[in-house]
Amino acid sequence: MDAKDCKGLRENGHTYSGVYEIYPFGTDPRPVRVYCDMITMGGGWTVIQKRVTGSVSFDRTWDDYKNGFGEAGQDFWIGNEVIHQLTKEKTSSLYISITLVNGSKLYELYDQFSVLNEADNYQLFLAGNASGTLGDSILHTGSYYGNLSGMEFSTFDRDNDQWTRGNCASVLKGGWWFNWCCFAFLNGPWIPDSWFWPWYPTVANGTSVCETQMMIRRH
Ligand SMILES: [Ca+2]
Repeated sequence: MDAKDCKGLRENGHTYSGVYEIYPFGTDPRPVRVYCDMITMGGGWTVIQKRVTGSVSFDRTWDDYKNGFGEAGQDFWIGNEVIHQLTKEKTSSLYISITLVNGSKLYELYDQFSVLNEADNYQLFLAGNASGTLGDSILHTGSYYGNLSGMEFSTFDRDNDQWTRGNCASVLKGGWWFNWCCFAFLNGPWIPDSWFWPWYPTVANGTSVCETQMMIRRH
């Protein structure tokens, strides 16, 4: 039976983490290849972002981020259209993890994550509790410039950030929901010295990052 996401596959009895096809577009039968985490907190998580080898550039166009790039289970962006489809009911959690080169895996869980459609520039909404070992660097940051909830997506060819005199995506070399600009940025250059604040202050520079992942699950 077709499923719209990894939670649907989990409910259909799939218990192994791995690459599956999902059908997030409703009546449109386009399949999307994704990696499903069937282990973490009961499983059913759809991976929307992963960095593990650095072989795929994340400094890409609006259309690349819209449609997705990379390979499921490897370096991967699922695509903003898919993220919108999977979160538009506004009942999804977001689980972010960063594995450090010393082997420790840190995470942060956000209760509510959703992304609007392209007409709204894939505007991000986060709400509710944040909990985990990374610490929250994107929602309750205490800084007007660091809170990413309410921000629209930007790429080097589409500036939707709050920095009036520049484009965060151009300067920081990757697409993201930038404010002016941010305290956390998982799509930065894999070259460690060039990766500005992957998750400040817990992970303050790219030299300590071995892997990143973002995954979502319906409530
Ligand atoms: Ca700007």
